[in-house]
Amino acid sequence: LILAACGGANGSDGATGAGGNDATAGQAATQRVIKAGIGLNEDHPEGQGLLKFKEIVEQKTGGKIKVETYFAAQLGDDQQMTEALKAGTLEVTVPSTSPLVGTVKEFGIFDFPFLFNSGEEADAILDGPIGQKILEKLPEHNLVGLSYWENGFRNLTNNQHPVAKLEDFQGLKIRTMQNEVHLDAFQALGANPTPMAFSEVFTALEGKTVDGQENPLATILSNKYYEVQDYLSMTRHVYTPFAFLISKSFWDQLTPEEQTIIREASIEAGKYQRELSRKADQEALDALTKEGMKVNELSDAEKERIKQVIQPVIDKYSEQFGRDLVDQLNQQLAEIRKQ
Ligand code: TK8
Repeated sequence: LILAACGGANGSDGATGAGGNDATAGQAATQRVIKAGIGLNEDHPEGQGLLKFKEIVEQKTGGKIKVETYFAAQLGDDQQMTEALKAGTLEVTVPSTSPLVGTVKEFGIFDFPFLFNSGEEADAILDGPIGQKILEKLPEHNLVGLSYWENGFRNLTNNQHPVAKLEDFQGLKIRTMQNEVHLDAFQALGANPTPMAFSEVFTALEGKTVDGQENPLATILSNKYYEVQDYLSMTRHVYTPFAFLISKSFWDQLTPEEQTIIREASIEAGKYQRELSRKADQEALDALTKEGMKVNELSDAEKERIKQVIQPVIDKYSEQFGRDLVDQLNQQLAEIRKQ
């Protein structure tokens, strides 16, 4: 949104608006408003990160750029908000990279199960040449990717039984994100996966349309899934990044100085957000146990069996996303692990 400060009732006409009826007329002071929407709640690390972004941008621009925040999928789910950015009707969203594969398929490499061993490994890849190369594919879709934030390692909840071994996946109806790697991986494990927008998950769990879902602990807590799910299995089967996106049509109207402020704010807020996310991941387990969830770990041997069943899915999608890219990813991971 770009509002002329002198606009009065016709403010949305923009900087050339008719205005002229108040004291600011003639100063051509352009006030910009960034509408920013996310899927998670304000109390979630992603919500707190977005508030940090707002604080930095408003402070550094002396209030010339205002950020209006919308949480809990009020403006739609990840895919809908991303489409709104493309259309130029929303300025910022911070979706999981997984439902973005319809726009840039290469984001799918981050959906490979058991790819990262820690958040720090993910940071190194996402902030390094591979993560950046994928963000560079966004502008041709009228999107600009400014940084990666953390959704985190995903764990499985359901209301049938603890999932402690490979066979326990058999027949479980699991909601997945709208992402074919996730879908195929759960199918390979013998589960019965259903892709669904995040905003519909609680109702689907409550109404028992599905038996379970998987998300990082902070989300299981913030979205109160413990109210409708009995079992929490610590699968940590995949790490999901968030991508901080801004509408390209809005971005192109900014001055270089404004672009720098916004880019740096998204990175700085992202650092803060990643820290909060890691703290929340540790603290949420206690809280979920107190809420009565029955928590189980998986043995290394079972995780190994699960990995073997999933490997053909990773092979298949490595071809689709590009062998070179996946080789480069594995090479860089090997280097990080040597350090
Ligand atoms: C929130 C989503 C969510 C994701 C999912 O908009 O869909 O399960 O993990 O956090 O991005």
